[in-house]
Amino acid sequence: MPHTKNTAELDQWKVQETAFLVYVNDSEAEDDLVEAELESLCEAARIKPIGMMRQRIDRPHQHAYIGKGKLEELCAYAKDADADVIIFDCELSGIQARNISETCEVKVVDRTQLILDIFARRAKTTEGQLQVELAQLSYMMPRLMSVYTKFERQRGGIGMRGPGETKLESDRRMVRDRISRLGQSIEDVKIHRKQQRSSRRKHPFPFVSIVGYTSAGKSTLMNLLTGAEVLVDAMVFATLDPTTRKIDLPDGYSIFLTDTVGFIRNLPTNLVAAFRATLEEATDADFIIHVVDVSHPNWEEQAASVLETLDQLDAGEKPIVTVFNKIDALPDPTIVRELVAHTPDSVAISALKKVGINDLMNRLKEMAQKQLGRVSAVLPYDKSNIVDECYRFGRVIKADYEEDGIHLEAEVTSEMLGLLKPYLT
Ligand SMILES: Nc1nc2c(ncn2[C@@H]2O[C@H](COP(=O)(O)OP(=O)(O)O)[C@@H](O)[C@H]2O)c(=O)[nH]1
Ligand SMILES: [Mg+2]
Repeated sequence: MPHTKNTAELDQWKVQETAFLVYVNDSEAEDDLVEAELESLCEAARIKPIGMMRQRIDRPHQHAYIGKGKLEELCAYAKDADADVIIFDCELSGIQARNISETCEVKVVDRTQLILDIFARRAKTTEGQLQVELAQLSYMMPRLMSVYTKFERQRGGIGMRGPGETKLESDRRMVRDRISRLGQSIEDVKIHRKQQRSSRRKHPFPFVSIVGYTSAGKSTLMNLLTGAEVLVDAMVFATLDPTTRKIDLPDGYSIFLTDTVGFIRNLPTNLVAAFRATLEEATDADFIIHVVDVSHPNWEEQAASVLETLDQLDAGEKPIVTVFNKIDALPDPTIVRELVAHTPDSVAISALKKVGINDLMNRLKEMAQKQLGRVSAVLPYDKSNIVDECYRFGRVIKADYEEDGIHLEAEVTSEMLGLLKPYLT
């Protein structure tokens, strides 16, 4: 039965397009992992998968990656499902993408384009955006040729070749120029980055980023912690990332939690710089939650590569809460107990089955508490505005209005500590 699109359902997912997925990996053992990853990537790109096809390919066909017969099958399926786009879980050449798209009469996107789309959505700093544009142009450059091949073929005939080539050449030159200018801009931006960071505004609660591999369970955990619809009041905290959520922890502590762009298995090398730039802005946090899918066969390698990348982004020294997720999917859960015992600041949970969440909340509370410095101060009455700030941007334990001034005991962020310095007792 052909799928039909249910508009209400799409709205609820905040979906922008529907996709038919094509898996072409040649190892049966990895099927589940590969599918979980592509689905998570789709979710991050606001694309809803509405059908899929699997085809093991040892050697890709030049024409359309998959063989002729399979291509026809794919077109029929995609038409039935009424998909807006076909997504291939591999990198396609420009010619292959064009051939598939022409045969099926629907947009075709490969894995690299999907990832680029996610990076483009996530990149917020200038450097992130420049790096993503650079990666997009580098992806486009070799593919420009095949677009023009088609153009020439359509116009056809002797004598038309000249103008076609000229246009192609000038377009390629434009892209090349833009690429080299981007390189320069990125260098400039890097120089200013450190200054921008140090002037970060003061904030009421510790900032926390969730990092980890795609499909480790970051979104599931975030939705669980926030109850999904608790949006941070956009008016009060106008400069916050729109995906940031406020999480209330035990004993009146709170944190701001931001999801980050996920690590990706076999990230195409020409996307590495864009990935790092996009991740870097998000790791500018007071501490980090590292979600590890401990049921994944390669989880140790994955965790090590996350830590190594954080190190390279100068975030290696930040406090990290390690969350071993998906313990429900482990055949032998006792292993996790060992693991938690040997990993500082770690907890074992199942975000899906809601196991271990209290434990996690308490761990986060401890970490949030460590970010705040306990202070005692006596402030003159004309500095009562600072006390107000402590209420807004910290946790006031005691404020006694006495003859010699306001006796304050509070837990405050390091920014607030600076303001209070002259009055500390
Ligand atoms: N078995 C199991 N599956 C989980 C758990 N947490 C998340 N998942 C599943 O793993 C997949 C990826 O989760 P998601 O939160 O989108 O991962 P993200 O890419 O890190 O945001 C989804 O199918 C989730 O339902 C868990 O604790 N146990
Ligand atoms: Mg996610």
